[in-house]
Amino acid sequence: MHHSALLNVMIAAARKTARALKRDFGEIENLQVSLKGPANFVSAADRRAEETLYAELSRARPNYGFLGEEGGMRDGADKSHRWIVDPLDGTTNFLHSIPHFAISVALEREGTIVAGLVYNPVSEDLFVAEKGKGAFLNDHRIRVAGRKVLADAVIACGLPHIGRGDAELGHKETGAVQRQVAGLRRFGAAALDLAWVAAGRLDAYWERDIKPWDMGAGIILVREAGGYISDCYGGEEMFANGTITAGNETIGKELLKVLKTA
Ligand code: LIP
Repeated sequence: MHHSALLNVMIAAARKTARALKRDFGEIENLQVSLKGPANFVSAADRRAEETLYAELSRARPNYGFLGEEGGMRDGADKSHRWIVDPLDGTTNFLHSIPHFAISVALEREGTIVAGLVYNPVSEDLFVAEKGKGAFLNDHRIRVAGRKVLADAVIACGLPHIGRGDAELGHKETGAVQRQVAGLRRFGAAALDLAWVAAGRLDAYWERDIKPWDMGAGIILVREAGGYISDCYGGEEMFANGTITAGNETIGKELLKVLKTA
């Protein structure tokens, strides 16, 4: 499939990063047995992955800014563009040898996300989208699921980690949603949850206390797959308030109603 020059840059950077991440993931199993576990090893892998992405993306687009989970914001001369990058979304999964994690790369232009990529190096699912050009999984066009009834829907969520976020609210929301849907899931990688909504595998998804690098690429994937994105209050301040919901428009709006009752 013919991709734009921009997507080619993003794909090349992600594939290079993925090769090292996959090797590191192979090491994790050996480290599980040690008492301390592989936590330090994983943070080093995470940092290395971000440096590879930074090197590759800034070689191709030297003036763009770069916001990464590990290194924070690195300003570029071109103030209208910034990459928003999570080198390893789903770190806890990775740490526990669960093969559900992803590299997430978004490009923002003048405050609007114009391209996104989410890549799972283990399954080799590569999701890409560009503004106005649709969303693709391994070069096949994807669209959000068409289900319109909450009772038929499979919905994924995030849950706060120990000491982070509002656990009580999380319990209320999952309880309220669980009572109305066919299935509730918690997979542990926001970028993939959003990509799976875009691909119609999940009918909807919501999460609180997440960061721009967790959701930047996923937002454009869902939108380009014909889906509906909002924050958990029905607005569009996902980055500002760190909350997100995604689905088709009907299920997305139904989900917002249920969250409101929690
Ligand atoms: C993770 C998210 C996940 C969320 C975790 C964390 P990380 O990103 O993708 O959905 O529940 O709290 O933010 O930290 O693995 O890149």
